[in-house]
Amino acid sequence: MADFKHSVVYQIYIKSFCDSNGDGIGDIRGITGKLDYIRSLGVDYIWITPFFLSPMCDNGYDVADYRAINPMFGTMEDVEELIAQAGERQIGCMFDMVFNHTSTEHEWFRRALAGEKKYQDYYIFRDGTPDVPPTNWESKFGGSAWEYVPRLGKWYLHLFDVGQADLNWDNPQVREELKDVIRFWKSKGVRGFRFDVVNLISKPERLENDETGDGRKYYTDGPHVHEYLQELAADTGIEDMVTVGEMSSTSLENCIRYSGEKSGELSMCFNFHHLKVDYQDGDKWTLKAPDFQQLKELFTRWQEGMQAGHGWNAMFWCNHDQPRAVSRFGDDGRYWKESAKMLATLIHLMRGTPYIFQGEELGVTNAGYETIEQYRDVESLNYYEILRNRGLTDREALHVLGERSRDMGRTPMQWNGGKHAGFTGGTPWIDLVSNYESINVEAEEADPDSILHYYRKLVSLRKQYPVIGDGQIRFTNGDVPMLISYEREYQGESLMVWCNLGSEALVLPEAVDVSGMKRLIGNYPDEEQNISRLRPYECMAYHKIQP
Ligand code: TEU
Ligand code: CA
Repeated sequence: MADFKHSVVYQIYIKSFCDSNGDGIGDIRGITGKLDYIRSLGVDYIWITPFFLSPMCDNGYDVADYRAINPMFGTMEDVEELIAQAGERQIGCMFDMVFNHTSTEHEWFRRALAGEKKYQDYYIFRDGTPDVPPTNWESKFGGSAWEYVPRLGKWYLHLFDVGQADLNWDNPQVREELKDVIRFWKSKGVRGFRFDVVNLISKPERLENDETGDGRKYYTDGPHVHEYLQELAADTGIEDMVTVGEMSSTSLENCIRYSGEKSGELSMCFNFHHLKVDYQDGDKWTLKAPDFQQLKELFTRWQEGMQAGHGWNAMFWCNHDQPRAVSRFGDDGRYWKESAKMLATLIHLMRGTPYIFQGEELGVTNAGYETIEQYRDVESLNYYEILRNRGLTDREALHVLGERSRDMGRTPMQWNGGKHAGFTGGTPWIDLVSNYESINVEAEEADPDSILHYYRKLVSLRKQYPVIGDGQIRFTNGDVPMLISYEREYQGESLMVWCNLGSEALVLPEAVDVSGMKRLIGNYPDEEQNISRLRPYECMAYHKIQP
């Protein structure tokens, strides 16, 4: 297995990272041109979101050909050059494999539509009449999860957009096709993979109505999912690579089985439970302030549980599907810098592999869009309509999108304070965040106290102190409401971490004498011998080697 415990991954949302040819869309050469910046962060891998041939109804998560490059992003030569240039800088490339579904423009699906039985078995088709879908399951993007094809007299399943047809993993031919895709990219020198919604691939044999929900209980961590992942890993040799599965609505028990050195499935898992603490009764589209008590309980349960079961988590706050963490869990006004650094510290020093999403290392905030015309994401546009139909005014619906839209994480990377933040010489495909004049790479390079330099320091600590990658974790916060604190231990080394999640100062359960310890990092300047209280959003970490 690759050394994923001492690694940090940087996530690139290609469409918004860097545009090399002025068409307003980020591309492969744009990434290659920024490899020195990425190297300067100290990260080991880059995960690049899909750039394969696609009609782009879900920004590339609707793949029409797993082996062809979308001309919008570049060519195969560009990709090979990127892999080579990254390799020279000790950066491994992780590609994004969207294997739960294909685009309906994929050749397999087109042949299925043309009536070829063989390819109909690649997908989940059910006979029926146009008025009654096979089940009442809902698409994750709103509406029914089934689409009727009149010509065939059949429905097909799409857990996401109607342009994303779910594959039938029970068909061994489908599994062989997908293994071949892995082998293809592996032979090009790719060093890892991220598997999109991979815990949804195994559907039950008999599909039935869900009387209590949207259908997810039937296909989440489905009947054969572990078997299929083991087979995929064993037959493609990805056990030696860094692999991460994106797990939708999963459970701790399943993540223990999916991940870790001996799982035979994946290196690690993303789960989203901690990113639902501001959902009202599970509904992302009804606003609620984050429940920090629940957040603490979730971190404690997952950290301790994964440790006990020898599983391994990917640690993250941000990705291309999430609003910006500093706006969501921190304070993007008065305590912008402090809260961004605290949030980073909290997850980088826990047990797991940290992921940094482009712009997070700068403290990029939510976009503050004011009109629906500024939005691009299919999910946001669908939900704008749904919210209006629920009776919200235009202003109210826009307010919800401003907090919850996936586009909040998809704004162009802020390279400098110049035109379009240096992202493109043309017109960006999506509007920038207006604060790019002050929040950008160039400005933060120049400020020794910047969020950017703080992230570099955090990443470098993992390389210097084995306890960060290998240590056992134990929480020490007791029941102080806004405090998360923990201790890590490894072969006589110990690390103590304190984080104040809120804007009020707080008092620790008991004062800690740190005079014999080394201060590794913190987001306020001074150092004390006795730690007894934390200032707003304060965080710090101390290290000790036992005599
Ligand atoms: O996302 C899966 C997914 O269901 C969530 O991340 C969801 O988008 C989020 O909870 C917001 O409601 C993955 C990809 O990351 C995403 O970009 C794709 O749209 C989706 O799969 C379909 O491929
Ligand atoms: Ca471009």
